[in-house]
Amino acid sequence: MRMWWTAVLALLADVALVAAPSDRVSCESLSKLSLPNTAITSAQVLPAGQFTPPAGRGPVPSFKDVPAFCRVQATLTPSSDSDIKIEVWLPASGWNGKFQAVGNGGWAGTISYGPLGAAVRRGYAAASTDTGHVGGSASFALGHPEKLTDFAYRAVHEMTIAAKAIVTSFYGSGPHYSYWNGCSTGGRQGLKEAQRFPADFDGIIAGAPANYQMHLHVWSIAVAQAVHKELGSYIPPEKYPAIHKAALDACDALDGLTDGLIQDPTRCHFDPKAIQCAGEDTSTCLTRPQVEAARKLYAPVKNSRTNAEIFPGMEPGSELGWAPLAGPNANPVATDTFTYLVYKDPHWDWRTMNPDTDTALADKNDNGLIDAIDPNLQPFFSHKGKLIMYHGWNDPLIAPGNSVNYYGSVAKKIGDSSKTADSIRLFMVPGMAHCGGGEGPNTFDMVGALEQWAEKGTVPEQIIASHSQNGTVDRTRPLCAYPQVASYRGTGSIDDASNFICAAR
Ligand SMILES: [Ca+2]
Repeated sequence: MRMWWTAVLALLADVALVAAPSDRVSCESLSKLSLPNTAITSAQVLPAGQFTPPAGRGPVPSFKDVPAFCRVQATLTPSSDSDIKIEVWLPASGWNGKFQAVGNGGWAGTISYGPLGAAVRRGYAAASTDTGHVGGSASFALGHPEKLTDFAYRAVHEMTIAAKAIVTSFYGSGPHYSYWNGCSTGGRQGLKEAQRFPADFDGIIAGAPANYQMHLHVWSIAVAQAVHKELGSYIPPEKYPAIHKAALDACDALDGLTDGLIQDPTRCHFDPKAIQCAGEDTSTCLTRPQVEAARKLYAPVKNSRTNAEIFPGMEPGSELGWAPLAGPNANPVATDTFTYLVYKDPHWDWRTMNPDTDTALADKNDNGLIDAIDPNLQPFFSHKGKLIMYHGWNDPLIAPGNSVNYYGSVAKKIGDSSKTADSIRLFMVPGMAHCGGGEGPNTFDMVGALEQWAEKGTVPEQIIASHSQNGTVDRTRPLCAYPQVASYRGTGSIDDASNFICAAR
């Protein structure tokens, strides 16, 4: 109760933004709300713990501890071919006065129910969209350019406009802070918002962004081509642990601490030739063609004529997660870009991709529609917008160097990192895979860090991350604002964050 009153008093301090309770409307009456290009199809209160997500892709998170909320479902039609589903979840009580939009993964095509529940648990009014199509393939885009625009950026922007209007109607006042929270495609969506609609959000969390999607997918397919170059070049996944161990043997100690993590993989120059089979081919060594394939995976993909980098490579440490890109087939999320967007040919064969010519073709075809690489974030920063980026150094789906590159491009565009330090921070996460998982501390509260930054002016210099095994935390470690890295003080447990400082590498 006391916490509730504290929250109310905090809201009252924000004078004009607080509306009288009489301005509120019931949840059900939101179905009669009239908004441009918007049909509200359902508005109903769900009691605490009663939400059940529709059967679909992926694991189903638990909603048992999600408090009661008003669930609004709507269809947005900014174009005649649009069919954008959105959901807006409004806490029935204890609203924190803020709005959080959550992002998608891959080709989207589904509402992000888990992140919606997480946002409502924290008191946020929250929104998610399927981006205008159903299902995780890009086949929707064939013959539907307007739907592709919806996926690229329009669904998220229109959802944000509609959701803020719905929030305002329900509570009698609009959100006093609005945040974006997404990873992978969600990271791309967040950067697109910062670049294209700088007034939509006060703060954006962009994890492992797929923001250079054309180049990312050239690289993804190049990884598959490297391991399928010849019969003997394929690396069976049962060999990944041996490569991983060899990479750690070569580089774990480089950061001064043998802890199973490579703090800064860019300093690691591991050559998989170190475990080339001397005799018989076993699961703990690589044949000569496999050594060549592994070398290609660690290297950036380049234009063979100009030597220009198209996309960075895998980092040493990522080996355990190579299967999705280096498996028996190229990753369908990547090949869909060429099959349905670039060549518009369902029979396109990924083995025919030529990085030199197909990168140029993909760039020309996209023309900045999906790609979100504009380094000019000045309009967003001028709105006092705060951007937190993060990326796992062991990410095997989106090479982490891409985030370093984008972060660097923003600093270069705006001047130098001293001019961007109050607006953008990048956290590289040692040992973390794609958006989570991995052997490193991979659980952290980016939303909390963003709240402190946007609302209190506390710049996130470090964010504490934890790693758990079987539900028990076995290590904590600070994540440091790039280019700093966590440095051991020299005494105390290496599994306790308090024994580390953030320091220049
Ligand atoms: Ca280490």
